[in-house]
Amino acid sequence: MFCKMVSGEIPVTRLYDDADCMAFADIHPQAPVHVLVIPKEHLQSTAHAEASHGPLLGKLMAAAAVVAKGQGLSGGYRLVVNTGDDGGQTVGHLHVHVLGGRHMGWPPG
Ligand code: DGP
Repeated sequence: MFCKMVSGEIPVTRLYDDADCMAFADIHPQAPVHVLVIPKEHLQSTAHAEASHGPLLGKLMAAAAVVAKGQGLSGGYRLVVNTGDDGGQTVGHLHVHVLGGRHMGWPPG
């Protein structure tokens, strides 16, 4: 479904956009800042990543850091990548959650 954000079929405000990745606000925010960073290439999850995806995974993390900085999260933030059913993944297109604007508890639920 996130492929439709990439293609523009579902319009979203892009908070970050480059050749490989884009970011937009989560529809169900779990923190004052909650942004999703996705690869434009369809990759279902980290469990589906091959060694050749290494550079793309690195770009996602770097993009997430740019997003966090752009959102003013100078006090810190949390990056989350849910993977598969037990990981709580509900959308089958790899995404990095950028969560911030409040203190994050540990352990996560
Ligand atoms: P996960 O549980 O890790 O697969 O997270 C999926 C997230 O995607 C969840 O926090 C809600 C968000 N989401 C689902 N559908 C949409 C959508 O259509 N638009 C936006 N902006 N976010 C969505």
